[in-house]
Amino acid sequence: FRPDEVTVVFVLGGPGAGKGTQCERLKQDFDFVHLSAGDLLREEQTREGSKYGEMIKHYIKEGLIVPMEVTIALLEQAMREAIAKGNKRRFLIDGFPRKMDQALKFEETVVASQVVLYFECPETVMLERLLKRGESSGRSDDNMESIKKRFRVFKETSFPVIEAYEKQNKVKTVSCVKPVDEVYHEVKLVFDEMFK
Ligand code: UP5
Ligand code: MG
Repeated sequence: FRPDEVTVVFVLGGPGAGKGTQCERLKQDFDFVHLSAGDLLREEQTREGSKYGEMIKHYIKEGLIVPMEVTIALLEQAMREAIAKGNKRRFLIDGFPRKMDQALKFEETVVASQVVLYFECPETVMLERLLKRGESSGRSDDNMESIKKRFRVFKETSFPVIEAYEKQNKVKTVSCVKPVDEVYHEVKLVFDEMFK
């Protein structure tokens, strides 16, 4: 993709911070397609005939990061489909990249991101949200054991991606602790400035 034709915003933050929730709001007010890397992986996991199903299932349950070739291919395909279908060219990429090599690879082979939206949230708050969601989500990783692993991978592997983008002055940080509407108010201010 040519950077002058496609806009990509990486939406990052710890497990349960509220990335998906805020992206759903953003896409209603701004002309963006929301692509959650985790949702795409979960879809691929259950797709009949997928050769990655079992592998993805294991990685998600263990809170591990799926090899990037799989995730990047799913993201790129979803972007192509969105462009072909509705001529949409702005993307919120939610929950990706989770590792520095993924960031570099995506920016080199797909397109560079314009800005990184980082949802800051303390672990205690995220834990409470995930356990509550786990009562009904059916997600294999919304249990105490998996959540602890997800937190560890976020701290050790994914947070350094945000720090690296911070050095490039590409990060907009929004606290995700308050109620959804209040968080969204902050997020909207950031987007109004950049994309309206
Ligand atoms: N909620 C949200 N905002 C709230 C607020 N302000 N106040 C009160 N409640 C709020 O929200 C989580 C819960 O909190 C919901 O119940 C919501 O109502 C409530 P949500 O918007 O779903 O948060 P989100 O940040 O999207 O949480 P999610 O669990 O999706 O984050 P993860 O990053 O853990 O999950 P993801 O789906 O991105 O990845 C899952 C796994 O897939 C990873 O662990 C990994 O194994 C794999 N993966 C890869 O390998 N590579 C990738 O690139 C991506 C994923
Ligand atoms: Mg999510």
